[in-house]
Amino acid sequence: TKNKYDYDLLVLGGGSGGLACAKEAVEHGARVICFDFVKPTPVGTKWGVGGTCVNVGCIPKKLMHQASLLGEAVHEAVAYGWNVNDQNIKPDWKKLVKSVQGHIKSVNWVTRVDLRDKKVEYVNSMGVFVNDHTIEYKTKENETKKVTAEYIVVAVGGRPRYPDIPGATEFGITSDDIFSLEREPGRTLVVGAGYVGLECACFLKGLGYDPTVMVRSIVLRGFDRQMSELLAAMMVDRGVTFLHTTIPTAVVKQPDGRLLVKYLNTSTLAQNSEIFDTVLWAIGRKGLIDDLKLDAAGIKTKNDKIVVDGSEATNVPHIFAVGDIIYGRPELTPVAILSGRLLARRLFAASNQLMDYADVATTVFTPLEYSCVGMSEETAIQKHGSENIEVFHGYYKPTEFFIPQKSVRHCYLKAVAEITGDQKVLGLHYIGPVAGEVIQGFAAALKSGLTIKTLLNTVGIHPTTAEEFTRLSITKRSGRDPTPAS
Ligand code: FAD
Ligand code: NA7
Repeated sequence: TKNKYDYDLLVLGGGSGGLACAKEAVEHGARVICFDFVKPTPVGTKWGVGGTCVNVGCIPKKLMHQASLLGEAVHEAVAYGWNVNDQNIKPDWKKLVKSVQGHIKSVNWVTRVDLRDKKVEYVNSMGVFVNDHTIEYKTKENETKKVTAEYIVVAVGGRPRYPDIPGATEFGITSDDIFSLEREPGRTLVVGAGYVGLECACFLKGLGYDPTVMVRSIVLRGFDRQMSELLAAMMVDRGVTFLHTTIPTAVVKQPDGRLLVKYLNTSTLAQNSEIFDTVLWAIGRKGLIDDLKLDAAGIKTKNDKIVVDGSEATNVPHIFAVGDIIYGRPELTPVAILSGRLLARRLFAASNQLMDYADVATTVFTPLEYSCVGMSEETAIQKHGSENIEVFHGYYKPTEFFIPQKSVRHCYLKAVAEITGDQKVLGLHYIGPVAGEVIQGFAAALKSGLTIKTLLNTVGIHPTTAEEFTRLSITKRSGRDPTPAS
């Protein structure tokens, strides 16, 4: 049956999940074709192969985060004795965007070379289902072509949503536009308090712009409540403005080009308006199923996502989905990559290893970062009952904060554990410098069955902030003050 179809595997979407799956499949001898196509945003932003992470997600976000941390570091450097002559240090937005985009272009190029070397056929076109083994697409010359495959993997990801209010798409931008914005963002309204909204507000703040975050209900829904509130307090401390229980109602362009945003406080019902230079929607993402004609293949969806089983199979057994397009799974690049790779091994290398979506660590890249793995305190209590949970916690003072007299008020960490036996660790939470680097190793420990006993028997690396996890001695139950003496 090898040549019944044009290809063994057809991948729709050349992002984190799709590329990982396609590249792994060719390693195991499969004939693979991969489609990737990006529709421009309403203001015309478009980008190359590689998907969200490389072009408009993790990578440019991390680079802008770093740029904003460096601004802070310059000021700290003075306290450490550096002579920084120019007291009026300012970033050059255009230069920053140019550097960030330069890096992205080089990654796009490396990706294309890699696909060519690995002999994955890459088509820069939108793939659309004709039936459950056939995809149709338009060539550069606008010819319609069809291609068939034994297996199809849908890895089309998602794109930011726009609210359904006047002026939203005409005048607002999203994370798809901000990292290549040609003009300075200026005074910016960020609507939405998920991690994307908070991260964007924070790097804008660090770069000297003046962000306001509009919060409909709570910040960071889905994350540990205490940590989320602490993170928001840290942002307030650093001068980010929050508008709570507020929703936008209209965006109107002023004669001078600035944007008047009308909004409603849903608890007081007060209506108000304010002028901004930029309005950035960060109200969540929508799965890209609309153009796929999934009905032609009979694939089941839920909301705007695709429903899959534990082997990433859709209701059509030879059609799979990986990455952000899957219903009810974490929307993170390493999740998309590993599930794509494991799927290819099951299809073409006789593997039976399934993707384990449990205990995936994640980081919110705010100036003090927040990273966590495992359960939130609420989830642990809900699953095990509060009488069966012990929470170890503490504030701490990073050594490097003393000389520049940086605020340590929000440097906090906690371990959520079972109360009995060696006290199996259920969740770890940390707010502080380089949170992702701190938590990554602990995530492996947690996946290996880490207990509080082992954690406290681990000798720390001094002086680090990660060592604070090995020194957790105060339980919430004890009521003792978790602030350090010195
Ligand atoms: P994508 O990477 O979105 O790729 C899908 C590709 O398919 C796209 O290029 C799309 O245009 C294309 N496509 C769609 N439909 C079709 C079609 N019919 N035919 C052909 N091609 C099509 N994750 C992290 O782990 N860490 C982070 O720090 C992080 N930061 C983020 C910051 C931001 C601002 C955003 C928006 C996301 C961030 N993410 C982060 C999430 C991460 O980017 C996604 O989880 C990841 O990119 C998902 O990969 P994917 O393969 O599912 O989809
Ligand atoms: P999230 O995490 O879905 O967050 C969206 C935020 O936007 C959240 O604070 C929402 O508030 C808010 N929201 C949603 N709709 C609206 C409208 N219409 N008006 C105002 N505010 C709104 O999205 P992100 O973009 O941060 O992250 C995208 C995904 O990446 C996310 O699913 C993560 O898993 C990974 P709410 O709490 O619903 O009241």
